[in-house]
Amino acid sequence: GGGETRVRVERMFGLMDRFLKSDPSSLQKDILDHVEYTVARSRFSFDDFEAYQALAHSVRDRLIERWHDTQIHFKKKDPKRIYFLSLEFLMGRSLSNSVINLGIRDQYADALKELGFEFEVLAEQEGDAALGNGGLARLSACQMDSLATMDYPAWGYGLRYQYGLFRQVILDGYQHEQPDYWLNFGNPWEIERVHVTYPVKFYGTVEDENFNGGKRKVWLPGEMVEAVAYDNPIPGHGTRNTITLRLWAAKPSDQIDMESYNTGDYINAVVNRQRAETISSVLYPDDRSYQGKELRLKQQYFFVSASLQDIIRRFKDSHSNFDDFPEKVALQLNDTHPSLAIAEVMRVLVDEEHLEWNRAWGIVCKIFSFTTHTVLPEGLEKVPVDLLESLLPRHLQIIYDINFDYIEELKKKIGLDYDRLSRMSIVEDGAVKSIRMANLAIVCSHTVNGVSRVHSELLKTRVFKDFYELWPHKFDYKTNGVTQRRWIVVSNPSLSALISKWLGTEAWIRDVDLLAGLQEQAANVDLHEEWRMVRKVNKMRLAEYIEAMSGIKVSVSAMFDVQIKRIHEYKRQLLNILGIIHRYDCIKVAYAILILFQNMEKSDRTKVVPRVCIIGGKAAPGYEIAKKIIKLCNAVAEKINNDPDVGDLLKLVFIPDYNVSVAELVIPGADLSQHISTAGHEASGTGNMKFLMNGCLLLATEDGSTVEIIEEIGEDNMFLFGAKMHEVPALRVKGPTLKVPLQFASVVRMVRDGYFGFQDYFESLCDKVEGGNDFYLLGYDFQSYLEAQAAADKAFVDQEKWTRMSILSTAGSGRFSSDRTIEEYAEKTWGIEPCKCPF
Ligand code: H53
Repeated sequence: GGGETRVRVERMFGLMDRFLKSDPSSLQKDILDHVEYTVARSRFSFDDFEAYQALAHSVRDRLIERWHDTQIHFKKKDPKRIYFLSLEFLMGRSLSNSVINLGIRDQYADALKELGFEFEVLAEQEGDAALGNGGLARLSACQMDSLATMDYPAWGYGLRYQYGLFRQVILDGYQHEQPDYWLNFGNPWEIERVHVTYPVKFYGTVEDENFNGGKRKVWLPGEMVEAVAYDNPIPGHGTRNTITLRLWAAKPSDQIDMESYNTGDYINAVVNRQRAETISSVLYPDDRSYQGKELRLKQQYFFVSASLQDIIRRFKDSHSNFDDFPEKVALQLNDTHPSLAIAEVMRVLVDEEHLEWNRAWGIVCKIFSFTTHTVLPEGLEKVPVDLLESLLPRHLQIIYDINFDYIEELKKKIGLDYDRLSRMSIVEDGAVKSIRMANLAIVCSHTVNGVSRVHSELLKTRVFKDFYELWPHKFDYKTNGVTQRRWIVVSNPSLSALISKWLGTEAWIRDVDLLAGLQEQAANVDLHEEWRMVRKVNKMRLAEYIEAMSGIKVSVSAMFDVQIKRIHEYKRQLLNILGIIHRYDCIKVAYAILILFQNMEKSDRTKVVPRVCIIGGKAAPGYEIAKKIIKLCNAVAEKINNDPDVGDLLKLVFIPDYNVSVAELVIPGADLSQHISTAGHEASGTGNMKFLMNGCLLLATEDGSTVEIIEEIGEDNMFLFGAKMHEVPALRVKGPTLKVPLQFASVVRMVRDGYFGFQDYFESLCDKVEGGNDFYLLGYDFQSYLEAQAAADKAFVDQEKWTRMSILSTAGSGRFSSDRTIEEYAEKTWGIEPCKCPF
């Protein structure tokens, strides 16, 4: 009876300390217990990696407590929830981030010290979780941190790939890809939920069935796999709230196909079942290029179907009327990748919950919001109809039905303008009939967000012009942001301490606008001295890494000039490399003059500002030109770094296998960073924000979010160059007749003539920027690029000026926190409110 239960509950409470304690000896005991019982090593003999594992498990225990409390609290309050659907999350490492957000980093560091370990050393043992490609995926990770910190009732949903983004290995200067089997050594940051599973169906046929005197559609699937949930707790900073990133793994279905077993081929039946796991096995490594691959479509539907079953199950736990669904659920589509969710919600509501079509459609129109991350129309996903028809026959019908109703409505509004109707249709008739996923997402979402102001302008005036004219109210933008917790507090602890000291508070960690308080101190000589000290220590750390990794010794008094991001023609790493070749050439000429005249004065050599140029990034495995850019970088580096005439005046380093944890090391040590995309091509960019926060000056074009950075810190505090966005289309038309500076022709000549070797291999690369083919306007922008570089050199010589600009960069970075982005989404797009877990 009730009495018995009470006794049992009291007994259970009596047995557990209310919460795990975080004083040094409790932490030590917990870590050692995990060494012994979880890692199963003797506490008298374990190495750094095992110590890291034990440490991670003790942190995980503390995360789980808060996570349970948060989930119970959400359940009790039943607020409207935001579900963030994304095929990619680039989380990087979790240890430091977790203990900092939990507020127990120093306790852990002290506890470990007494045991003879250093926290930083153990933190280095952790591998990166790289379940994403680039900016889009890291943005999702930053936004999860903000959602947790700001107490929003949020869930992230994605795929648990067994192989994350490939590891980049450089051999003879060429990129090679190796699989990233990241789960090899276990993953303490996830919790496997063997009982949270859903069946996901594919293929088969659709039949008509009699129902209530009418007909209805029934999908008879041909294949079924199981989705198993893996929960990754995401702790907020300075709050108990800890939210869930739920990633799905594919497993063979529980329902056994008796037929194949009965035929006696037991071994083959088991082997075939195992194939189900391939669905979540590997992340597609192409940043933004879409190919109609069946496996990719399967991944998309697999994660969408499992997530929606989970979301609908949670809704039904406490609601019975689907008309209330929009009051409780907001679904965010991160790019078009999850947009099958639209058809899936319709299918579930109509086919399974038996809602009438129009009623279901009314619900769908209220729950979805869509964010697009590209400006290139060719970057938009198109799914071949044949493919969809075989994999998801019922979904194709639903998309056709949605399109039919929508086109009928459209005709009433715009008349029979067939060109426009066909442009706006969800279905594209062409050589390959296909579904335009972006059109589907726009038609069915209540809001379409861009990722920066200029991006949104381009969407409205070019890419989605037709839609904007029809539904201006749907279009908005939320400029991207990054989390200062990871990008300052975790990755740059000395700068973090310095900022807190000078602001007299740590409150900026949750309220980043407070950084503006540094502006008043931008001329303070004491701050200058401490600021330079911190920057120097970070540069030393980076220099050590460079030497360990490449054997190249670099001087920390040189300017560290960095460009790290995915390799892409529009991002113009080639412009950077050609600029470096030009610099090299100038140094050589100055050296020749010095030798010739034996006169230091006449040579410009003393005026050269020493530079360490650092480039890093991965090329999509099938992207030939991007791979050639990497090879060119390494070939040029080989030449320059071994040229005794150059010495410390110029070094070029290609950092292999760029990822989140490498970024955490490189960004704090950079003096100058480059964001030099052809204007009108970078939807936002988020690397620029990370550098800005860390007091690194930007050399940039007026593209994406840089335009908004200029508004915050002023153009005097950065080095801008290049054609403006509105000039680019006309410049392209002029193409072949454009005048290209002599210096440009001469550096390209050097590459063509084999000055850096590999003449034949680089030919096609040179062809891409000469002879009227220079689509990304490298030649046109070269002169102003060199001028911006010269201005950076000049400013660097004046260290006082440089330091002031650096402080003002950090001080002006507040607007680029993902906290601000998320608050805008919450208020304007999702209509959700914080739901803070007490105590
Ligand atoms: O998304 C970032 C932007 C960036 C944009 C990037 C992106 C991807 O990483 C992948 C595909 C895609 O279409 C766009 O290139 O400008 O900052 C986050 O919004």
